[in-house]
Amino acid sequence: MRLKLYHAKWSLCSQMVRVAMAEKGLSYDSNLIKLVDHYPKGENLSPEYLAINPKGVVPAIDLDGEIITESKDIIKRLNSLTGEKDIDLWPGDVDQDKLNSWVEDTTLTDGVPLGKTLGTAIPPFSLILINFMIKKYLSFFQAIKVFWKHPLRDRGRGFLIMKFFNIHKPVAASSYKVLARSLMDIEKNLEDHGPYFLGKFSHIDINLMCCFHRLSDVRLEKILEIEELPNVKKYWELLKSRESYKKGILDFYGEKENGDLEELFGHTTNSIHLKPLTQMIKNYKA
Ligand SMILES: N[C@@H](CCC(=O)N[C@@H](CS)C(=O)NCC(=O)O)C(=O)O
Repeated sequence: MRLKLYHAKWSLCSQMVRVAMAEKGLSYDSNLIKLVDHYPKGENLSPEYLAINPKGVVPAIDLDGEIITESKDIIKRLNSLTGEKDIDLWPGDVDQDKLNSWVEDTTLTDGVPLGKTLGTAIPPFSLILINFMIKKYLSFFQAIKVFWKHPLRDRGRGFLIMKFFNIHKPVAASSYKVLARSLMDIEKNLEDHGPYFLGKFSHIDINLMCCFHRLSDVRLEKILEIEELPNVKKYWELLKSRESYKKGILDFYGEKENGDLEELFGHTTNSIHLKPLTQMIKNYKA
């Protein structure tokens, strides 16, 4: 079977699918899509791409004509295929309800308001990046066009607002509680089961790897290393040591991605959110 993946270098959901591909040892034909929020000539709202995914978002996969969208469903389908590596991303002998609910909660699920779950609480922290790229790459007319054309109305509206305003600070602050609580839940889970979230490596570790990596992109990696979360720290090291971390995430950082990060953060070592988040975790622990 031929796998044709439509994805973007810097998309959290695409990273999840690529990591799953690498974990399974599956090869694929790569179709990199330039997203409208960071390329003046974005491709995800083109008629050709909308014919593949009418929602105009990545990732999407074509398996000999069977099109699947939604990262969570793609990974589940990939897990049913045989790759070069013998790994089950949905092991039957781990807590199924927990696996299901955590995968659900760490996916960027459409319709779930930002900041409600861990999956939707991470994007608010990376809004600083999206805000920056929209201002840098989209002209006023392009922003209006995206607003009119984006099948996900909230998305189009959000991008247009970001062309004119910086919305990342208040939005991220409203997600502190969810992020802090989730990190503490992960810590507890690792303490009870370790070394992976449910003991052995599974779909949830892929999602957490990508969520944690996004935190490191926006200079929040230190929150994964505080003394209150010793198991999270070890876990993050373990996730980074997997080959799939390099193959699915790091290998897709090119000149543009590194250049944008450098331009935005320069010599900033830590995000402004690090202190309040750390304090919140300390207070919860006390
Ligand atoms: N629920 C979808 C979310 C897909 C999604 O929002 N993709 C983002 C990148 S992570 C995207 O394509 N953004 C571009 C846009 O909205 O224009 C999934 O999990 O696959």
